[in-house]
Amino acid sequence: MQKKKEFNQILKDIKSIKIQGARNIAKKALYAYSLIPTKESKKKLLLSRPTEPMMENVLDLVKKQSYEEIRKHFDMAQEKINKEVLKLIKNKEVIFTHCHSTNVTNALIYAKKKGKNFEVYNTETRPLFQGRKTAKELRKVGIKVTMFVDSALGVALSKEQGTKKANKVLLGADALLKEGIINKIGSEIVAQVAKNNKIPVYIVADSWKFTKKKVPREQRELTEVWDAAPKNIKIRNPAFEFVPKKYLKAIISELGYLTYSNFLRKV
Ligand code: RUB
Repeated sequence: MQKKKEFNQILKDIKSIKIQGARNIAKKALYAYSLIPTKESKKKLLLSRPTEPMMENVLDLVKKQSYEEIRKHFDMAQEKINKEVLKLIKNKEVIFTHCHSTNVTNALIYAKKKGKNFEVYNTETRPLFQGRKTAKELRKVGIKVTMFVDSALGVALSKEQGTKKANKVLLGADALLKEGIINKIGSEIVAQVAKNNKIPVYIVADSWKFTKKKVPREQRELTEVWDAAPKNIKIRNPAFEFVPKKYLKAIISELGYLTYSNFLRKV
């Protein structure tokens, strides 16, 4: 009974975004599955956030590897990513990011701790404001952070109205596909505006987010956008979007710093 209660709580926390981001979701789903390792619980977990191939990959791996081996991968991959991002960031740079990605924030925190002096611009990420989580985590370790509303991303990236020009965009990913990546809604516009301003866009993501399967794009509750909206107003709340590989300068994963085509060859 205790295990069932814990499993259901994790499921609830994943659905409500209390546990968010591909990596945290995959880690927690693995733990939840270890409590009740049945086909049904796997199905429930996979349905809780449909745009998460890392969760599916990890739950599939249970057949071949021990829980301990799988768990170790998350930290090993993050350590390699951290070292690559450290090489990428130069002193005095402005790094732009969107939403909250642990692969991105952990790497930025590592770079700061290793003495890199840079600042971060980020977007609040409506409707659930994951950008605030990013801003708080980075500020806590002394990184200078400036947060913008999502619709100000053009200003944030392009040296207008007193902002500096961002030097690099670092985005996380939920899914790595043959044609590009899927990440939080807004990511494609970020990549387009960055390209127009000649700012390189890097994906910072564990290679276990790669899948050959078709990935559904999660549509979330409409009340997240407008609680008690008038009934005759139609609302859509897409959580994720596709970013074509043509916008990406490189991907940083535990396989190293690679162009997207080279990453696809290696993965
Ligand atoms: C989070 C999001 C993150 C990726 C990568 O969306 O889009 O950029 O999941 O995160 P949500 P990580 O808040 O809806 O889950 O690097 O932590 O795997």
